[in-house]
Amino acid sequence: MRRTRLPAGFVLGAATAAYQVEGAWDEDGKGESIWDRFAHTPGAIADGSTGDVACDEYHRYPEDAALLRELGLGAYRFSVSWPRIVPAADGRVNRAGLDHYDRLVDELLGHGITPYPTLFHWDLPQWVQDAGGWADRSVIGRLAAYADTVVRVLGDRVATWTVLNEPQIFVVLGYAAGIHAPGLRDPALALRASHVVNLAHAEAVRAVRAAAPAARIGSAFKVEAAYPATDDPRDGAAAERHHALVAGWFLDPLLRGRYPVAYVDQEAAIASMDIRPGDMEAMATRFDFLGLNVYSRAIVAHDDAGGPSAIRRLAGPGPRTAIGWEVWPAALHRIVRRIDRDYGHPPIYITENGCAARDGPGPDGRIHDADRVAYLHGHIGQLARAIDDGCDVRGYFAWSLLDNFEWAEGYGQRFGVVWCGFDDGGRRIVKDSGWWLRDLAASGEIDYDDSLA
Ligand code: IFM
Repeated sequence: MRRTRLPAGFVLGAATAAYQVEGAWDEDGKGESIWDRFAHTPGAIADGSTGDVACDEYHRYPEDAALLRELGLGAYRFSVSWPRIVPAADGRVNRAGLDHYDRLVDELLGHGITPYPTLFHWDLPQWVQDAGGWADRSVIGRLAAYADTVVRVLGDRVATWTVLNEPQIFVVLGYAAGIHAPGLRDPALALRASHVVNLAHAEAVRAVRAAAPAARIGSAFKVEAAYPATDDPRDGAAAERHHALVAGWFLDPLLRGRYPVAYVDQEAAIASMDIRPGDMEAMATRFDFLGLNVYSRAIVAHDDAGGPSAIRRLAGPGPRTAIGWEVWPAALHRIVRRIDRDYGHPPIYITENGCAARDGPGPDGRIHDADRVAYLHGHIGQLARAIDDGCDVRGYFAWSLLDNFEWAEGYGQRFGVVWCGFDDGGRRIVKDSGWWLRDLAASGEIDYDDSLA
């Protein structure tokens, strides 16, 4: 084991997203989002719940800002709800929605906590979906206009903007797998939507840069290190296709001017995407940082029956979190090294990392989430290892500050370092993992195993 110190200025924070924590789903002029519509559809959410109330952060944000300070966390990554700001198809701006984020940002700053807003974390306005959602090019200008509105209001106090959260997830789970809003099961549509998302992403980055030229702009990408199942070169190639599907598809067109090879018949895939003259040029983007959302890894084998990418995922030997994801901390080190290498040594933030557990208060009223403490220790340790290897990592955000609405899983999967009593008036209790983060923030020191692969 090696003991090391996180770099001076390293940002240690926690993250949430609007639909998962805010509640107040129809208050103060907010419009309906695709997640309101989806969660209100019987059978869509595992426990039949909705985000109507969630953690009630819309009203309790002063308490949550105070909690962040108590935990010694210097930054809060939250998201802005697009349908709160632009509730209807007429494009009118809802001042009451903006006022909420105005107050939230001021509250955070008052506690010495740096705001890290994300502009889009999956709660697309229903009116945008009704016009075709991410599969229709009208979303490009709409996202840019919304981004411009928010950045012009908060930009005097916000220095760092995250534009999109995990485009791969909202496209694949929402348009192909049907398990996230808007619940579509149309892989061909998802492929076309992925291209529109990339165009909209680039345009939104331009809008944010125009509205706040001095700001640092990035996005949060889902990434997971892909481990070939065997030494067979075909498994190695399958692992590369998996990485291309998850990460490269949403990074490479913006940063390298091309789509990576993610399909066995790549030409057929590209031909179905409605790529028009000028699109590849329009997608060229400059990010000031890359946000990486890291939870687990993928073990991948070649499989001719494995769909258009011919891949099959295998279960690994590591322990599993409550949601079933393998715990493999070295995967974080591996993926950070890879992104550092492939994209020219960019500044990196881990914009999400954490684990689900079914924890709750014990007889002493406290929450002894030893598994989560071990998870955070292992992963932040491997991040420190990547920093010691020379990667330019600027910060880490634990997912999540609070137990919250875990999308299709509802409230059954608790990711928070702070417990939220959904049947107990929304009471917050800091878990052992929250106190462990406080100690890390105070010492700045962590150890890691540099023999892990
Ligand atoms: O809760 C989600 C978050 O909204 C996006 N990234 C993964 C988390 C855990 O599933």
